[in-house]
Amino acid sequence: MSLLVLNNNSQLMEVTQKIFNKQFEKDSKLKDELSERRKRLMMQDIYYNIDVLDSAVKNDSANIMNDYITWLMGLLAYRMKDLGPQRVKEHMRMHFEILKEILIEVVNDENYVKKASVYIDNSINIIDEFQLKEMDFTDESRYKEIARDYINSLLERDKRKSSSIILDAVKSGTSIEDIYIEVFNPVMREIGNLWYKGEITVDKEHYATAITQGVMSQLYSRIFSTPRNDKTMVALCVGNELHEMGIRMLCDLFELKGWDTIYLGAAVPKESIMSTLEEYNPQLLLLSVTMPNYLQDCKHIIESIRDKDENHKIKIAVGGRAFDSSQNLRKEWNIDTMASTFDELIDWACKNI
Ligand code: B12
Repeated sequence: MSLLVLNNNSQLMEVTQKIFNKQFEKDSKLKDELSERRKRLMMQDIYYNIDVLDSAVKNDSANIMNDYITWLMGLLAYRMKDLGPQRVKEHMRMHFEILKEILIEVVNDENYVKKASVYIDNSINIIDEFQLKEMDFTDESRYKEIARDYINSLLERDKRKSSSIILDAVKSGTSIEDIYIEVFNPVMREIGNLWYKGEITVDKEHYATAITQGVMSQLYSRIFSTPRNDKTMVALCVGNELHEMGIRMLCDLFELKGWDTIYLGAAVPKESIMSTLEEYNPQLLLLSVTMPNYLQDCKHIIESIRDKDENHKIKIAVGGRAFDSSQNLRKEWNIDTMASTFDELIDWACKNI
């Protein structure tokens, strides 16, 4: 987690509490509108808003904040329908005005405050203009029928059916690559959309992830049977990033291409990353970030690796949802590539490793 230009986590908590209290002082209707649960969520959101703003400022990316606010407004519009869209906008506008006042008061780095203020003003514009766009299941997949059957089986909590839909598709000739990219990927995105709209609870999201990972394991005998190419890759998520399914999928697809992959999963501490790299000496390291507030952790890890790896023996690739809004980092970070799809990454790896 990043710590703003504040010195430590307790200071960040203090600022969060200050903003929370001030909003209740200024807006007398709030205490009757928000249940205890919503108050707790509001505290978490304030903390998270500061954290994402901090990441946007440090990574010099207005897009990080703009994308986040658009996402947050949609979430609140779905989750606080009872208050109505205008009232949600009032809450959020006031929240960002208070955040700006307090940042000016507590942060003594002039450049930081200047940039953060611009990003906050952008956020207020987005809030004022926001209109909810309804989302439908994206039917982009070439395998939409399998994708639909699969998501329905997940939502019905029928794990046997989930497994047989995929295993049958593979038996009848659908490639594992297509299953991963054209079925699992859009289905997991849709699971995320359903959670976002409040149509499923987080336990269903966890369940869909667990079942999908179980089905992926059932494909291992095929995945591991391709000839090896003597290339090694390590893949992981940094910070407190829990979204590890994307890199797990990439590891499996690289295994299919003959690579030996060492998949370390979510939230790997820096010391473990360094010792793994020393032990396995991989040609390629994949770092995945989904939540923008972990971008700084990723940057620091890259810097530590480059400090030790003077001859640039390890190639570093970064990717994941957080980079969609921070393409500028492609030039600014000491990385070898930034990719958003498996095809892009494997093409690059074939040419460069
Ligand atoms: C499953 C899931 C979870 C699971 C993760 C479990 C796991 N074992 O991975 C759990 C329940 C833990 C979780 C938690 C949270 N999640 Co969540 N989650 C998802 C969900 C539904 C699917 C993620 C996924 O697996 N997608 C499929 C994979 C294949 O896609 P991918 O990760 O993007 O990876 C692809 C590319 O990005 C790329 N790629 C990825 N990494 C790399 C690395 C390199 C080097 C390269 C080249 C490419 C690359 O290749 C992959 C294949 O194409 C998404 C919805 C979505 N739109 O993705 C939400 C989503 C990402 N989550 C979200 C949120 C908000 C959260 C939580 C804050 C709240 C919550 N829902 O509980 C917490 C935060 C936890 C944390 N600290 O990280 C939001 C993020 C919004 C935002 N502002 O960015 C999303 C988008 C849901 C939504 N629609 O609002 N989540």
